[in-house]
Amino acid sequence: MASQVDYSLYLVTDSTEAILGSRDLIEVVAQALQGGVTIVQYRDKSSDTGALISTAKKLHEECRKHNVPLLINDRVDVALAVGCEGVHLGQDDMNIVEARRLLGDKKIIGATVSSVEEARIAVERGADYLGIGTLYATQTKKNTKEIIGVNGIRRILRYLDEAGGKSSDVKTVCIGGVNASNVQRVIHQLYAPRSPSSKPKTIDGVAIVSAIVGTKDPKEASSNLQKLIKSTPPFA
Ligand code: TZP
Ligand code: MG
Repeated sequence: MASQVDYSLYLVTDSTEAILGSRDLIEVVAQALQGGVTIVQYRDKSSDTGALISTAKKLHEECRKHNVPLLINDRVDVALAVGCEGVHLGQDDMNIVEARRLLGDKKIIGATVSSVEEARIAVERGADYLGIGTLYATQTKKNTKEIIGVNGIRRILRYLDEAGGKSSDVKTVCIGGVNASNVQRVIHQLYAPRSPSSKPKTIDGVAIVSAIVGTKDPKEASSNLQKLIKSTPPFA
């Protein structure tokens, strides 16, 4: 599973009033799946464990209809209870090595990284992909540690390329402030940013919250983003 995942349009959910409002998260995700998101992370910082499991089960059902992996933010226990495809772990969450021991080799483990050192450690511990950010300042995650910009992401990509081995195989998505107006520029700026190499690698996808969940029509927003991504090298 972990190696053949399509990360190109990575939806991260949000259940807050500011972004989801009074709409139903399951319905919003169902529409985004119809629009073409390729992977979904259920991110919910406020529900209790029972509610997280119940919502995650419903989201998993929707994702399965489209053969799209569902990952759970922060909570390995919830991912295990639901039997979904994996987790996304931040720097303050469970250690990747512990998570791997609990989840096994077939599940996907992603890690948030903001620096070369964090990327190095996440790869060493066995992350399948890195969520690199924060790209641009965003209202969605106000307490974000670091805005690293395109240059910060390029630095991490270049390190991964030069380190070789597991580092150049690890998948990458960028996150923070990506929307339909800037997605092509972002992909372009991150294309072939690494040292001259026989097989230059770039980001494998963009992770998006508000430009999908916060829109009136999540299906249309996702389908538009998908078209923009698929018409931009290296995705084109
Ligand atoms: N991690 C870094 S930025 C961010 C997360 C979860 C939120 C990104 O949200 P948006 O609305 O796509 O800018
Ligand atoms: Mg976390």
